[in-house]
Amino acid sequence: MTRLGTPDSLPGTVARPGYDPSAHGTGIVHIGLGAFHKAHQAVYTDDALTAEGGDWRIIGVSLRSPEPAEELTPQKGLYTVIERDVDGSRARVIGALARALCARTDAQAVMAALCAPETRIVTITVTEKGYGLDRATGGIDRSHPAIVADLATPEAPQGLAGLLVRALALRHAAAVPPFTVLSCDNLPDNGALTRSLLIDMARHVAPDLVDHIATGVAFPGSMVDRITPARTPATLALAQEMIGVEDHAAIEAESFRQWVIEDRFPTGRPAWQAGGALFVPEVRPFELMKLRMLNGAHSMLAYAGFLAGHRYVRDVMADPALARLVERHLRAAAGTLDPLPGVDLDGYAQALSRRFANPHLGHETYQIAMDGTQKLPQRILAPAAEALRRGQPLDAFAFASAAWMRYTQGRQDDGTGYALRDPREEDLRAAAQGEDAGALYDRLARLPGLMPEALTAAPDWRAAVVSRLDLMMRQGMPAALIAEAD
Ligand code: CS2
Repeated sequence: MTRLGTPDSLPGTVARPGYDPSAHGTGIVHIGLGAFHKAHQAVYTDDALTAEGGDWRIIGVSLRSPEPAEELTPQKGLYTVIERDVDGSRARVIGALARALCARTDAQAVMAALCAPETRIVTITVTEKGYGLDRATGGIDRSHPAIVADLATPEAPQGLAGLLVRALALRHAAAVPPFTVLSCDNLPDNGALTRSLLIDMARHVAPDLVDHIATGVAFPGSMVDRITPARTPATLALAQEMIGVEDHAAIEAESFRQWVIEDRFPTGRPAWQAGGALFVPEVRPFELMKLRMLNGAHSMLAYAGFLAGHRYVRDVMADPALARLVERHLRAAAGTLDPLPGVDLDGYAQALSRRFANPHLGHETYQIAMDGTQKLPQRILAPAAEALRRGQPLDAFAFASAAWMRYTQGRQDDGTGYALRDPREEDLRAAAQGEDAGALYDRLARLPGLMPEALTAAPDWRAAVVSRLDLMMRQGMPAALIAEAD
């Protein structure tokens, strides 16, 4: 069968780039070439190219896996995004990706792309754990494998911080203006965090560069949103059915998407507003809203839902007790936010419940449950501390935390085991011994960098989590859900 990327490979009915991809040069290097990037920044860039043109196509880089490049290169970077919603599925072919590389196997080409004068922006989606950030200090985490490797051989970097510092150093030495660094991960203050990560990395490997990074490089923050389940063989089969040719790089996502960005791009940017991106002076309130409401409710429903036997988020939303708990969580999270002019938090919460219930997305609770130690601080524990400060009920956050703690035991109520899939898996396994809820709480609460002191010092918080964890451990998640939702 014909494959996407060969001439005339598309039937006229399929939405395709509204521009000639080969007529546009590259301007962006994206690090973290996964489904989310393909469903989000690349789509906005595709819209920008259609609307205003420009040399803004993307060189996509995966840090470790050669697969994205293997899938995309034979297709000339083309791939299908299938949007799936209650009102049906639509296929759209994206032309914004010019090349796909892997930092491990194409190291020289990646460094050349990062150093090229035409590269004016580096966008990033490497997930929370990919930064190698020590959350307690805001600097590098010296136990992170990529940081360890890049400290040892900074001239041959493999990780995010090492690559960007090296590229900025080479550009500076060659008098090429620095690129703008745009983090698109679900971290609070993602621009400022990336900045402090790179400054600290430079302190270790290129001290002369610290000033340049601190004063000469822009790190706008951004809030990104689009629910994008991991791709399955069914995704590829559906793509083939919809576009009539083979596509090894197709992905699926909801139709909703949102991008709020601080407009600080000294060397220019694509017309992302053409795709609906919102440019604001300060992104933090939007980030907090999304992290605490969408991602916080997601994490809660992932742990509780997974342990209650629900494979997909849509199944969780069909469980009346859990659906009520999702609503309660969204309300509690909204209560920790300052009002955001022009944003109706009730409407946002209702829209989130509808998005979670999307019957056509197979978004696995187990996928969202991954990397809990990297997600809980900003999603659940920071808003819990804020609720405590404001004298608001802690129940929703205590329930979510208890569900995560129960999850760290690594086995279902019937004893079936599962992999925790967390970079701190060893710490978690060491903590999750025994059957005493209070002792389990204490060991997890003591993990460095996880629970803010405002919470560890609050006896009410401990009691609220431990009583729920105890019920989950003794009676199982379904019983705990019913008790909680009553
Ligand atoms: C999810 C997010 O897997 C997760 O942790 O909460 O990936 C979520 O789907 C996105 O942030 C939505 O924009």
